Amino acid sequence: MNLIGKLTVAFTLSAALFAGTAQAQTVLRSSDTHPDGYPTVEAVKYFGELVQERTDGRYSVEVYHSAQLGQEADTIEQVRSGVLDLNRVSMAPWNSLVPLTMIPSLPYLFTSPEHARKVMSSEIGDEVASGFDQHGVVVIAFYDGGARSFYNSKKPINSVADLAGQKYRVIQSDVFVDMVAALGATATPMPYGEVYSSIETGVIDGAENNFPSYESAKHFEVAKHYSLDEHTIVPEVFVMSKASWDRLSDEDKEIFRQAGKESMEKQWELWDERVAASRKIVEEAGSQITTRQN
Ligand code: GTR
Repeated sequence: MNLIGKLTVAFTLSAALFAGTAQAQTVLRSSDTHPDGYPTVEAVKYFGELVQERTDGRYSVEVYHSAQLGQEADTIEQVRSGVLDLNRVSMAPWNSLVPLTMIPSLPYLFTSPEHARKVMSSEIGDEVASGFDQHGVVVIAFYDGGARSFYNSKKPINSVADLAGQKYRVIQSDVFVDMVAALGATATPMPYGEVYSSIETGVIDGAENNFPSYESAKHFEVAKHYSLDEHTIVPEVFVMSKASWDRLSDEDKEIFRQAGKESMEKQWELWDERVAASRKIVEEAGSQITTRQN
């Protein structure tokens, strides 16, 4: 190869290397307890697509669904310490750390999921979000967590009196423990991933959750009495580790914020569809749904 040829090869190689550096992609890892296809998982994937497109591929998001990175309490620690970049969890496991989150977790506070959406996407939501700042994370979006209701393996619940003496799994939050105790049942806080086997083996009588969780975690297979009491509507929260956030330029922060907002709207759409689909699945599988009119 003559000198010109050698120079051309060298130039092409360094151009390729330079291009490689310029396009270096940071893959942000995100956790979710729910399986692939669940509205929160899909909303975070959508967020990732927007971010990737708008940062010209400099950032992308990989969602580790189905609790691959651990149960919620553990992933909260991971994202706070910066080991994990992003995390989508319920607001309830934050209750002891971020006292402001106790308010939207209270029973019968929101009158409908639409009410919760309106409040959480207003300045009130911004105020709740600010409560996370000193705990190592930045709130990217609040998602709809739907209305939670009690279900069990033993009998239909038609009134508060029917809960007496029963044992229910709750999220690891004092708000939930106190609520269940006030209703006359016993609360057993435990990770979501242990609920199915605990109902199956009779360690607990039941749990409480929205239709999509009751269906996707297959709890309906072991607890067919679902009482549509809709006692609480706890928002979901999608956070970013402060360590990862601080590495973003101001312009990228704005891209992330905007993508968070759009992913929230996407989640609302997906949520409505999934609530209806999940209800249909559990009803067809034989779940007995007690409505408030009964
Ligand atoms: C679901 C929520 C999860 C998890 C779960 C639970 O509704 O989406 O993030 O908190 O409830 O009860 O543990």
